[in-house]
Amino acid sequence: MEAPKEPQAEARSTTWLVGGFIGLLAAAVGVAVGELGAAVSVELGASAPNAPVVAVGQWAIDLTPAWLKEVAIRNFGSHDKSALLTGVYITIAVVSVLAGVLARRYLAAATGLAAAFGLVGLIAALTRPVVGFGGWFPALLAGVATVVVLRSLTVWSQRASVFGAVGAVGAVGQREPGDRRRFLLALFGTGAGALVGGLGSRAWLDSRYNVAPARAAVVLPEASEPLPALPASVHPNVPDLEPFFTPNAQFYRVDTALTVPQVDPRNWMLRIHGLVDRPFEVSFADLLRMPLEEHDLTLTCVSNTIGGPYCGNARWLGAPLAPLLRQAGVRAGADQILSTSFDGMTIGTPVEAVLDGRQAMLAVAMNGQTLPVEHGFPCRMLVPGLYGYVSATKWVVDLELTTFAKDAGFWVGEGWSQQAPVKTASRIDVPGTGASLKAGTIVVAGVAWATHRGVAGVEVQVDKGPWVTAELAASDTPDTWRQWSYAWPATTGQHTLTVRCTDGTGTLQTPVVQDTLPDGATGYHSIQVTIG
Ligand SMILES: Nc1nc2c(c(=O)[nH]1)N[C@H]1C(S)=C(S)[C@@H](COP(=O)(O)O)O[C@H]1N2
Ligand SMILES: [Mo]
Repeated sequence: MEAPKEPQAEARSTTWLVGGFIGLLAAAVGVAVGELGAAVSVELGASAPNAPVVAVGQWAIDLTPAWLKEVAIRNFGSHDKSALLTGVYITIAVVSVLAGVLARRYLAAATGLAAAFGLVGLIAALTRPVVGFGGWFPALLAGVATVVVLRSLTVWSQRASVFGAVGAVGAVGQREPGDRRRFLLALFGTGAGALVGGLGSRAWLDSRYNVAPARAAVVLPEASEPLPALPASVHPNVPDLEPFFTPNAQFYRVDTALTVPQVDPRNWMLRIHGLVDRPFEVSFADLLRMPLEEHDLTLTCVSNTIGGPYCGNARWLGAPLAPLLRQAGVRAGADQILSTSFDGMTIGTPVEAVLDGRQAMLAVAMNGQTLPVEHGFPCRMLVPGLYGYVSATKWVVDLELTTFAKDAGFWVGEGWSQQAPVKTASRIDVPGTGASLKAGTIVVAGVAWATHRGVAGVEVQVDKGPWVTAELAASDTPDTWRQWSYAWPATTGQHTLTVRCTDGTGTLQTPVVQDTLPDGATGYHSIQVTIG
């Protein structure tokens, strides 16, 4: 038989456990009520939901220094956002357990801790571009609910008859088993309520804040001069080599949006203003009535490392941007278009690049489909030859003509360059690095891009051997990448294959290795293979 525990010791460990649990429950209620508040505010007409957990995560993304964002993009890829949200939830859990335990003895201090945490949520919420009631209401509601639940459950549990609290005021009296049962039922009910309420609100929100139906209803107009289908020769016909046009579902995605902005095309308006003679607004219907153009364009991210995947090629349909700027009448001295997205992203693009004859556009379709929501539906900007962070604003709602001296877009504040033309790059995609293959002829293939300058040549080097010319697939336009292949007579052993290209101006890709910050990586891509 076990010796009976010392009553005080048992009470102490139990009370701490109860405290931690109450803390967790209070936070769960706060999170759930935040979701509910977000759902209610969207129902009442807020432009976007602003649940505090997402707001804190989003705020953290904005505050994260550029190098750390790079680490996140590199290590988590497209999972960096779920990793971030998981981090927010873990932080909430740890702080709430602390608050719950603290509340056993210092209820006022614990209340202060919970309130301070709620305040962080509110401040984060206020940094989001959701204006009015929907901006602050969910976070405020969540903070108040957390404090109320923490306090009332703590006080209730400390009635002597429930958990005979240690150190609590008035912890004397008779314990009645019925009281404890009622309390445990209340805990269970609170937990179940938070879970059902939270998940229910999220589901409600996901069904109401969802532009999929509106997107499906868009009838795309034809381009005024549709582009012909491309000849098969733009692809080297190497199995395993990605298609010339990247399917929308495979197209890389880079943005800071924790939840994909849902922009209803019926409410969408694009404002063109700032240093212009005639500011105006365009609705989505207006945009679709304009003469639309098709353009094949390769889009690349400045965060793409040597040989990295953040590059895709698509056929876009949209309104050319230059005529719209001319209609507005850009004033002398305005050298920057500062575009703003629905989710508050700002991107600065040189006016000169848009007006120099290249096909900058406000795109509404991608590879024959209405622009996917993750790629900026209903409208995004694109400028051939510039990295996405200085040109490719998704969910764009505002174009302000300004100067580089006065204003800067979001990424520039993070340490990226104000001006960023796409650098010449080439990549070996087939075979994959580390492959083991049989001696004989092996087809090596990949892509090369020097957006807006075009690709004039690709060369491959085996180990320290001479550079040999690869076979180029047909070129589409200088604004698109070019695929290439090389029939390599492979001999047994370990080999390193390296690729480089020459752009349309005759300039050879630089071998100098440079990191992505501040204006794009350079250096040659290599792979290692074993030939048996
Ligand atoms: N609203 C918004 N637009 C944005 C971004 C963003 O974070 N938010 N990221 C830019 C960057 S860095 C790139 S590389 C491209 C990527 O476009 P994609 O996701 O369609 O490939 O979008 C650009 N437009
Ligand atoms: Mo990017």
